[in-house]
Amino acid sequence: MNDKQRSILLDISSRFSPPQGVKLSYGTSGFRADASLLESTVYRVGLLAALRSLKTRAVIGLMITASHNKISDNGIKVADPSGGMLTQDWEPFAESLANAPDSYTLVEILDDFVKKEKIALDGEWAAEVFLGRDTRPSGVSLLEAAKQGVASIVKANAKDMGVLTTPQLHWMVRARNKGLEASEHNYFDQLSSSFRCLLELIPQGSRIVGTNDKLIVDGADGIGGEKLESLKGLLNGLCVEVRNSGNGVLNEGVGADYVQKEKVVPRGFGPADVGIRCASFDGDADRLVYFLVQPNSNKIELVDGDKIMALFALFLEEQLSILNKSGDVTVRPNQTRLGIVQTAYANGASTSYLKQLGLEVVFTPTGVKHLHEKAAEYDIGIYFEANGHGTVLFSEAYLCYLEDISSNLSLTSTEKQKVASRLLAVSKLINQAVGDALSGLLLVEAILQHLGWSIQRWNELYHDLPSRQLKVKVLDRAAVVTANAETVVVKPSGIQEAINAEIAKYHKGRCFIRPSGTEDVVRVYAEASTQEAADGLAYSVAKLADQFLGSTNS
Ligand code: 16G
Ligand code: MG
Repeated sequence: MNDKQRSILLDISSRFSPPQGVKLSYGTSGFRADASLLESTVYRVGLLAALRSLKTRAVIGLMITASHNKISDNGIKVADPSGGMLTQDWEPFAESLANAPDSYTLVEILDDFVKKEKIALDGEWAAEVFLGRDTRPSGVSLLEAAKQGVASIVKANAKDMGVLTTPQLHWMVRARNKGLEASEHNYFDQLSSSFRCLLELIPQGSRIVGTNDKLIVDGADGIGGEKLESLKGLLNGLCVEVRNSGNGVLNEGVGADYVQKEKVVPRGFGPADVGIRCASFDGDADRLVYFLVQPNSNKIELVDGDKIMALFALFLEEQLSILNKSGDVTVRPNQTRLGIVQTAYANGASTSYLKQLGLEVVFTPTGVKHLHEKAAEYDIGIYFEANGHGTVLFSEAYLCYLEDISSNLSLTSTEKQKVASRLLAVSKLINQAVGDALSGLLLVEAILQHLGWSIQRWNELYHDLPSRQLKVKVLDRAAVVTANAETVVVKPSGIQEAINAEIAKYHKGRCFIRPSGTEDVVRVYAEASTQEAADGLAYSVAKLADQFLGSTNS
């Protein structure tokens, strides 16, 4: 770093002092905190994004959002050139930047990192960073801080992409780095045309009258509802009513996280909606769940991320079985590698269902960055968390294979061509950068129409095992170290044996604990054959966590 660069950095960074006595961690998906604490963090992540762009010679994304958290919180996360999450190798750098106590230390850390990573600060390449924010009012000033961060690195340009869903920003980064147009118009155009294509390819006679009626979407009073309102004008073949599209308080009694955790109707829904297909987004529209309002109560029947995954898996498996049928000459000697990626939170009944379809099911720790990486190892990889984060990834090689089939009249049957065209449309409809509630919703809707299914029929695919989630406040959640995709605790010693002894008391009992990546708690998840048993197991394991880790209440 030369003197001019150093002095620009010292000057601008001194205007963004870090909060006192707060240790910031990059967490499961970026920095998150009360918005009033975040200006310096966002500024510093702006610096990091500019360096990442210089290093990769590609566009990087910065998204300002705290997703499903309350409106007074905010957060920031980085999208890498592929449109996926920031490479995990850079997370420690992000944390040391965010926690640097003053501008001098900050510049030292930055200088060391630039040398270590051999980043040319005054090379030919001008860094480019796309910025997006959700609807939180605090996003306006935080976006300015991010711009200042990017501008502090000489030859770095920040481009404000506007108020967006998180997946839109990721999609834009990916599109731009592939040399494609990356505006919202292009994104909506891709979604609506691939949706139309899937509907046109529905076999004759498959649509059952009565299944295609109204869908009601809870937009969590966030950005997703707003975007769906604009997108729906481009969609034929889908009757959708959007509620909670921004007039109420973001995430308060609404949204995918609320619906999934509380299992009650979100604000604005009620008895008049019984029997109607309903869906819910979270505040930044990267989570999607469906639900049905129950008669005579405020309870809902939840159709969660696991069930969305089951629907996608069933549909894709059916398509692949046609494609892989012997007889015709196909270009690919081996069967398609279809992989299913879940976390320990997936309901055991969903895992059994997927295995019974003959599918390969693998597990990773919680968090999109882990699931996405694993799913990318397959020709087609489907990943979902029960909470509604997920997507379907197609490898580049597999897409080429599908292009060959769909265009090669002499080699393949019309049926196979149709399947290939359908799969290509799915790959365009479902966001390849990151899980996306808008595109996920359209794929669910297209598949239901293809199969001629109602939400009730879909929900019958399997029945969830009763489960219970609890959180325990402990002295230091980092004392919990897990292994095997978070299913086993290796530290503190002895606790796993004690958990196992509890599990053994219950029929179909399954239970694990893990430190949260977004809150200062340890989470407990338990499953058993009855609700009473799942509750009992969860509470006894929570007590163990308390004993082994020390409660903050004592
Ligand atoms: C974040 C993650 C989500 C994960 C959740 C777990 C992303 C984009 N989001 O919301 O995947 O399920 O954290 O939260 O990765 P926890 O660690 O507090 O249980
Ligand atoms: Mg979210």
